[in-house]
Amino acid sequence: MFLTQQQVRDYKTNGFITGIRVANEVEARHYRELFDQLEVKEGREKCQIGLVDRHFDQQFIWGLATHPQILDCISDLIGPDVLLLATHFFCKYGPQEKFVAWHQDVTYWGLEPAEAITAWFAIDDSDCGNGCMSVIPGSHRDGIQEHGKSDQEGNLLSINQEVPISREDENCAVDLVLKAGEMSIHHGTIIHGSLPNRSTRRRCGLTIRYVPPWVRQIEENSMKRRSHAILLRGQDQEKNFGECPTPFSIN
Ligand SMILES: O=C(O)CCC(=O)C(=O)O
Repeated sequence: MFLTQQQVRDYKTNGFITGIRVANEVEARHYRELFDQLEVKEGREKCQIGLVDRHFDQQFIWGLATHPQILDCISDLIGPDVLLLATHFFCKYGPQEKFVAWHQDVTYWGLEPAEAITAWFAIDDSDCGNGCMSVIPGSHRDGIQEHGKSDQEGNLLSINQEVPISREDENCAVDLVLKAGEMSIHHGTIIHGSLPNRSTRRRCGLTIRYVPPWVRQIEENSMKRRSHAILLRGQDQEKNFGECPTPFSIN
């Protein structure tokens, strides 16, 4: 058990835990440099939300997705059998009005049952100044909510989705302030989003999505993709995603 009993309880009650150190300062700098190199190659426009599932060709992303400490935490929360569903960078450059509207992750992923968990690993320091992620505690317990479209320009989400929330809920939102090398973990149905990065600092995070083996993908996700989930720990009797080979070895 890597997480404390209290953290497991907090996750169940609130739908998230945060401030978990994964990489020390030196390692965090290394990850940042590797992302910087990828950014030079791919260009800033693409880096915002266009780097999807690059664990298949970028060893450092694979290394993060299979990081033993991240997997220990995920196993503590969803059990010993863990599949990697997807990875996706959310990179906001400032100062800009790009934001992430309130939404739930699993709504448009085509999963049945709609169960998933995300580790959000901070490549850069992430705080209220540069538009860190915010969550509505406990909102995961109300199941999947109907999403509409955001009427505000600059939503980074794939199909401009947004779940309307009350002023009261918005006032309860918790900002997930992280130092580079730390992570938060959030439940697939928690309502979350992030405000624009109005600073001059970049705010980049890698989202790593995991599912237990009993989950199936019954339709394409909102990016018209089918997931090639990979077993990272434990057993997969169901083989709902077929057998996808690992692109690199597991740590
Ligand atoms: O990084 C952000 O601001 C939002 C991340 C997000 O929406 C997600 O993990 O699904």
